[in-house]
Amino acid sequence: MFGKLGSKISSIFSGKKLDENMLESLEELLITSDISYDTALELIDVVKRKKLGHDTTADEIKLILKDEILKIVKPAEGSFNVDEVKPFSVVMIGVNGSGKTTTIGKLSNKLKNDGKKVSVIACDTFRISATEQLKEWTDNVGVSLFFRDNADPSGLVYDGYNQARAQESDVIIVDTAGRLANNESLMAELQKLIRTMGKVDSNAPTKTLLVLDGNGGQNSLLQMEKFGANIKIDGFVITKMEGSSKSGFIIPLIKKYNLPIYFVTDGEGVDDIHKFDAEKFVNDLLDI
Ligand SMILES: Nc1nc2c(ncn2[C@@H]2O[C@H](COP(=O)(O)OP(=O)(O)OP(=O)(O)O)[C@@H](O)[C@H]2O)c(=O)[nH]1
Ligand SMILES: [Mg+2]
Repeated sequence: MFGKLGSKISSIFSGKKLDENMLESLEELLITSDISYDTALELIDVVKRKKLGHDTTADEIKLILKDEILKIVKPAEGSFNVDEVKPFSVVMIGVNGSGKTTTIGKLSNKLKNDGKKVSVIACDTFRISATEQLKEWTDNVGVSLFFRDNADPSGLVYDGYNQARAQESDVIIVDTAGRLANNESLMAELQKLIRTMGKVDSNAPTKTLLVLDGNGGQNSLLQMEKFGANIKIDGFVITKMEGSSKSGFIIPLIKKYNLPIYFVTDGEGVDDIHKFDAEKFVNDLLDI
C-alpha cells in the first residue's frame, strides 16, 4: 500500500555489516517519512543497539522497526462502543476537506447495520451545498438528518439534539464546517456548539473526533496541536489511507497525544471505513 518507505529501506540494507553510514541513511529516510525527528532518533538508537557491526538484512531492520513502532501505535486501537451511554453523541471536527462529511455517511451506515438508530445533525451552515452533500449520504444510508437553512450552528444543534433524543436515537452525529484552527471566530463558534450540547445533555458530546487527512504529513500534527489547544479532542479519524505515503505522522501523533484512532477510511465508498488496526498500519508503512 505505502511501499515507499519499505522499498527504500530495502535499498539501504543488503545483508552487509551495519555501519554508521547506513544508520544515517535510515535516519534521513525516517525523518522524511513524517515520523518526526525525535521518534526517528529513538528508532535509530534501537537499531544501532541491536545491530551495529552485525550483518543485517532489510527484513531484519523492518522487523526491529515494526516492533518499536507497534509499541507506540498499538494503544491507539480504541474501542468505539456506542452502548456506553444513550444517546451516544459524536462531533466531527477538522480542516476543510479532511473527510468529515463522508466519514459521517460511512459511520452512520455502519452503526445502522449494527442495529442502532442514528440521527445526524447538519451543523455545517458555512459552505453552500454542505447540507445537500450530507443529505445525499443520509438518504442513501437511510438515517434521519436534522437541518435548517441559514441557521446558527449552536441553535441548530440545540434543537436537533433535543429532537433526536425525543425520537430515542441511540447515536447522534454532528457534522461541522471545515475550519482552520487559527480562525478565531470559527473556533469560538465550534466551542459554543460543543458547550450548547453540554447544556442540553451533560454527557454530550460523548466523543469529539478530529478528522485528519492521512496524506497530511506534519501538517496533520500541527492541526491536532491547534484544535487541541481550543477543544478537548477524544480521538481521531484518519481518512484517505489508501495509497497514502504521508501517514508516518500517525506515529508521533499517538506518541504525543496518546488518544485513540477510532476509525480509518480508505476510499469514497460507503464500506471504506474500518477500525484502526495497528499491525496493518505498520506492515503497510514498512511494506512487510
Ligand atoms: N480517496 C478517498 N477520498 C476520501 C476519503 N474520505 C473522504 N474523501 C473525499 O475527500 C473529499 C472531501 O471529503 P468531505 O467528507 O467532503 O470532507 P469534509 O471534511 O466534510 O470537508 P468540508 O465540509 O469542506 O470541511 C471528498 O471528495 C470525499 O469523497 C477516503 O477515505 N478516501
Ligand atoms: Mg463537510
